[in-house]
Amino acid sequence: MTTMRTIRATIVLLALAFAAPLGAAVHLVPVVGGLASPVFAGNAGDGSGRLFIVEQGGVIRVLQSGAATASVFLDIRSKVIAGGERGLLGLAFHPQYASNGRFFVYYTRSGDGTIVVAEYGTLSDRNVASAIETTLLAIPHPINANHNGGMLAFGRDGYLYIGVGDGGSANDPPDNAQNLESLLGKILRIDVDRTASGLRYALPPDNPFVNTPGRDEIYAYGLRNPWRFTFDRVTDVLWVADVGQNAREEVNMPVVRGGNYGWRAYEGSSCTGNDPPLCNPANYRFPVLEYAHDEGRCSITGGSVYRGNRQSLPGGTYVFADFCSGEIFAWDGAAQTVLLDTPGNISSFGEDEHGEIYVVDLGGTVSRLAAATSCTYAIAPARETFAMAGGAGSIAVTAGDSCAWTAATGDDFLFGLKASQQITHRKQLREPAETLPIFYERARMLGARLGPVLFQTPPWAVPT
Ligand SMILES: [Ca+2]
Ligand SMILES: [Ca+2]
Repeated sequence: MTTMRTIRATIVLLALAFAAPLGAAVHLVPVVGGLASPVFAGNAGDGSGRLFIVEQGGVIRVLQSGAATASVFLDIRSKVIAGGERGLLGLAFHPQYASNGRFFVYYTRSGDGTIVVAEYGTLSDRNVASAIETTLLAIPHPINANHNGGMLAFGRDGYLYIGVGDGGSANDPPDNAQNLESLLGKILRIDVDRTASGLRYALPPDNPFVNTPGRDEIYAYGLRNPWRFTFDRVTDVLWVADVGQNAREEVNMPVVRGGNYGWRAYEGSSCTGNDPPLCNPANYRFPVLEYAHDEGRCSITGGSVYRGNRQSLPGGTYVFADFCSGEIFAWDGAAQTVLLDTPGNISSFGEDEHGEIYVVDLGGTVSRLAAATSCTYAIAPARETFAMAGGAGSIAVTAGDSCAWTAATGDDFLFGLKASQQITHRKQLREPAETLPIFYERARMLGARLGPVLFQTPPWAVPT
């Protein structure tokens, strides 16, 4: 009969600790992975509970509530030039989408890099879009690949708001953002339910430059690259995050009709070297919050104002991120705090129909931002025996959705890995219990005692 030994071991299961030095305790609940460079997530507002995800290369995917994978809703890869800051960048559903099936996309066009805002429809199978495109706006953007903007959203006024970058390069050489005859470096606002002569849309009569010099589409100006903006679904206030040059990342709120947000005279609240004589603060609106390029931060990703009912965050909290550092921040009206420090490149945020906030990682994952909850774990088998010569087995770890754990070895056995190493795992939605291989090496068992191994939930240890 084989001699058995007790393996004296200590395995620790710990909730994966994200730095949350100041803010509320939150974590990310993965919703779907395996995406190709996702840059946006949003909902159709049609009560279907679906989440729509934009992939930069030119595909929109639809994720049914509770599903593990997202199917193709629209594929316009042949129309899109993608990479860097280009691609299929934005998506907005018409406020009456449930009845009319209309939605709008923002992309950089293959061939010439022109910014296109186009309309599509939905087939009777509501999970498939029509391939017929109607171009509403085509904004030439021929010289530089960067600063395309990319955000679309409807305001409560029923108009479509469009965030357009300054045309690229650095320091806006043509001064597009301050030029009211250019659509670059602006927030535009158009009426997609009517048409004006020669246009596929109409101009809201109270746009600030209607009947005065300046393009009638302009709503606000002086922006560098308003990559992401959001409307607070309770107050309808418009929050615009503007990506900075080399120094300051900023959030502007409220963004108002006719407002001048400073670029290229100002970067954040700093007078740039571009046009020093124009640095008269009385002529501009300044950010409600800004931050500098330190600690690896370099590019803001604007987010959402939390208005969900799952108490993921205090109501009214504005959530945003830095693309380079991976940090997710919160602004409560008075202070910026770091909610989470993630290893990802956060390209966007999005909301579901209920106002829960989703985090889009360019690496391929969309996750829901959730309040951290206490996790429970179960480990099976509770007892196991192994041969003196060593052996192999497995342990199944069951944890609540989104609960993370870390398994670490002690000196005298191996847990599918070398001693002193550890593995960390976060359970995803719909994932069954995780089964870990375990291997015992004879050399590691010398000095251990006879008897069964006892596994316990954390702290996971073998009693002597
Ligand atoms: Ca005008
Ligand atoms: Ca500004």
